[in-house]
Amino acid sequence: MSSKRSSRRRFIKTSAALASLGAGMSLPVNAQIPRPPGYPPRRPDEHYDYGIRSPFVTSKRIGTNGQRGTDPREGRPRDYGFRTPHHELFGTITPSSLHFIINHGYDAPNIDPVEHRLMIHGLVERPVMLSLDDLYRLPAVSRVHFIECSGNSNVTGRRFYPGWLRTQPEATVQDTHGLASCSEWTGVLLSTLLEHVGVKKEAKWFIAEGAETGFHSKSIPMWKALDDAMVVYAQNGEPLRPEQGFPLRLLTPGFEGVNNVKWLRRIKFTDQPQLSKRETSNYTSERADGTFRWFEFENGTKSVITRPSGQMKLSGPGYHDITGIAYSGRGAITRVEVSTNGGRTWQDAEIQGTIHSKAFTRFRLPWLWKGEETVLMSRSTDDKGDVQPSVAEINQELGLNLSHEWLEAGNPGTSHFNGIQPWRVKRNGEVENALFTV
Ligand SMILES: Nc1nc2c(c(=O)[nH]1)N[C@H]1C(S)=C(S)[C@@H](COP(=O)(O)O)O[C@H]1N2
Ligand SMILES: [Mo]
Repeated sequence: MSSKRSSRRRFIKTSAALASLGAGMSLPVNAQIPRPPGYPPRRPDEHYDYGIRSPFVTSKRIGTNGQRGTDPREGRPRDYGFRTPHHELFGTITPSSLHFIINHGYDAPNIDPVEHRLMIHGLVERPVMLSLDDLYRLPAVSRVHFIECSGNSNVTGRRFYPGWLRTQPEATVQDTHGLASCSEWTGVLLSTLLEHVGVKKEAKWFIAEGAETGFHSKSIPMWKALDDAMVVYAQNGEPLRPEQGFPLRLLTPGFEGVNNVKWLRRIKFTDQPQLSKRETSNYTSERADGTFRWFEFENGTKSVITRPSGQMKLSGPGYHDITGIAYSGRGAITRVEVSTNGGRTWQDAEIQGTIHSKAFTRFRLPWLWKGEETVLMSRSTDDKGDVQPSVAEINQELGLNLSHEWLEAGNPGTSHFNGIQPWRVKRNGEVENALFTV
């Protein structure tokens, strides 16, 4: 469709919805605008050195309470995973301060960037030790990409987690989808570095290793190194945050979070994978027959409505803008459909802003809520033709029977879950998680 036609269609849709504003929303004609606040107190100098947000803005990451994870220093359970508050965000770039965090039990190390080195070795002609300055001298690329942990939206039973957030009616979009975030990343393509080191043709894999106490490491197939993997030193225009891997991280666009090794200090080219803990016993999917799938890499296409979403309350019937994010680990989003009647009919949502491959894409749909109970959901499609599956389709593919009862009974659940997310809007305007109950 030409952009002219689509913007015309958008205009018609929006103006039809706005025409009802009179009925749905009251805009008082004689209202007084509030007086400007008085002469402000002088702010501390640090706020001019490095800006901070208004004290009225309070969105924050939340930990994943009730999930496993033991502090290696204190031997006691701790929050595992800090989630992005999608319901309070706009557009497609996650503020760096609110990017989700998964560290396997360790705090971010304090690395001096001047001392830090990246070693590239193994099946290469010329092994190297690179400093940050060496990397700054090489051709840089800046790209917008999401990262998503394969544990995001996981539908996991009592067997693994004492409290499962995903399935309960009170879950917010931060609980269900908070382990995904999107940034503009800057660094050097791994393929550029390969020209310098001369990789041997026997190389089929590379192993990336982090510098924290636990030395997180991961095997990644060679084709990703030749395609779009990057060694990244900046996020949203400034050096990486410690929690995101300062001073260096690997970025494997569209691959499950675990591959994006933070505090990157070593890349070794090999002819086989290493079979480390986090590619055998962790981050693998259990099948119905009790065996596990290894080496899944790309995140499937996924979308979620972020407003209105779980625990929000609609102020009243009438016009509301439905908005959310869509993404795919395989390419660009080409279509997002929204249903406002529990999946009986679907409408094409408008894509807002620029579409980047393997990146958050914002969608919106104008909606006239008549005050009845209903269920909202979204469904994304990417440029490989993949369509976000329903829970029934996921069950069929994995041979599962996901439901509250099935999970309570201790049956396998699944991570890598990209099913359609339903939100129930109740007659009083309250919104709740409707997974497994539509
Ligand atoms: N060095 C190191 N890299 C790591 C991890 C880690 O614990 N240590 N966690 C991985 C996992 S499982 C995920 S989902 C992503 C999360 O990236 P983020 O914390 O920047 O959001 O980092 C990956 N890279
Ligand atoms: Mo992860």
